[in-house]
Amino acid sequence: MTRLMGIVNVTPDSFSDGGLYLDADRAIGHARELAAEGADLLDVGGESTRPGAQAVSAEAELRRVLPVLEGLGGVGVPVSIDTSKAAVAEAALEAGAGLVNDVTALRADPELAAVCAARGCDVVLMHMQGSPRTMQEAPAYGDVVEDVKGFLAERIDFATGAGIAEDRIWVDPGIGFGKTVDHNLELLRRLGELRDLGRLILVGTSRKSFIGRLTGRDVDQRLGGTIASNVLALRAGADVLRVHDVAQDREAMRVAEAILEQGPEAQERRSR
Ligand code: HH2
Repeated sequence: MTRLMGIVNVTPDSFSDGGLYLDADRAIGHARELAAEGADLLDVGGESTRPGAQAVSAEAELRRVLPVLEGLGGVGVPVSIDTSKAAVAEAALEAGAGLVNDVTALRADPELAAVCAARGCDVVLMHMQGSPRTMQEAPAYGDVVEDVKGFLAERIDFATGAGIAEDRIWVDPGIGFGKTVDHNLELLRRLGELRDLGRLILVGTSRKSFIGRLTGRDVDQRLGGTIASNVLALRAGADVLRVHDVAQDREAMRVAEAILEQGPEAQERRSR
C-alpha cells in the first residue's frame, strides 16, 4: 500500500501553512491529528524551502522542531526530520526521529552524511536544481527525467560511499524545486523511470504552485489537483506521498488502490 507522509511545518513562512503551527502545542496537536487520519509517517520541518525562502540557523530550527519531536512520543508512527543540517538531524534522531529528509540530498552540510551513517537511519535524497532562493529563476534541463535520475544515482553513490546502507536510501524527484510546470508534469508522467534506481520513491506535490498554475486556485484550494497528481504518482510507482491533507488523500488512495488491485501494477507493487 502507498504510504502517506503527513506534513508538520513548524515555520512562520511555509508556502501553504506558514505560521499556523509555529506554537509547539499546536504543531503536536496537528501531528497527532494527521496520525489519527491515517498518516503512516510524519515529516517535521523547521525551515521553509519555498522559492525565495531565507535560510535559518541551526539554533532557530532546533528551537522550533525539538519541542515538537519530544511531544510526539507514543504517536505510533515513524517521525522524519525535514532538515539539511547535521546538528538538527543529530538532535532530532536523538529525540526519536527515524528518518532524515534532506531536500539538498546531502549537499548542504558536509557532516550530515556521517550523522546518518552513524545512526543507521533512513535518508531521503531529493533532487533540486539551484537553491531555494534562486531555483525558480530559469530552470533548464536536457531531458528532465534523465537529468534527475542521473543526479539521484550520483547522490546514492555518494551516500553509500559515506557509509549509509543502500536499503536505507529513498529518492525524490523534488517536484517544484527548480522546475517549470512542464518539468513537473513530465517528471510525474514518467515517474516510473525512477524505479530503475531500485530505491523507495517519495513524491511531494501537495498544494504546490504547478497545481495553482493549472487550476487557478489559491494554495488552500488545491486539494483536487493534489489528489489527481497523487493518484497518477501512485499508479506510476510512488511508494510514499508527502501530503498536507491526510484524511482526504487517504480516501483517494484507498479508492485508487482498490481499482488497481486486480491489475498488473498491483502484482508488481506487491512484489516490491
Ligand atoms: N517539498 C517541500 C518540503 N520538503 N521534502 C521532500 N522530500 N519532497 C518534497 O517535495 C518537499 C520536501 C515543500 O513543501 P512544504 O513543506 O509544504 O513547504 P515549505 O518548504 O514552504 O515549508
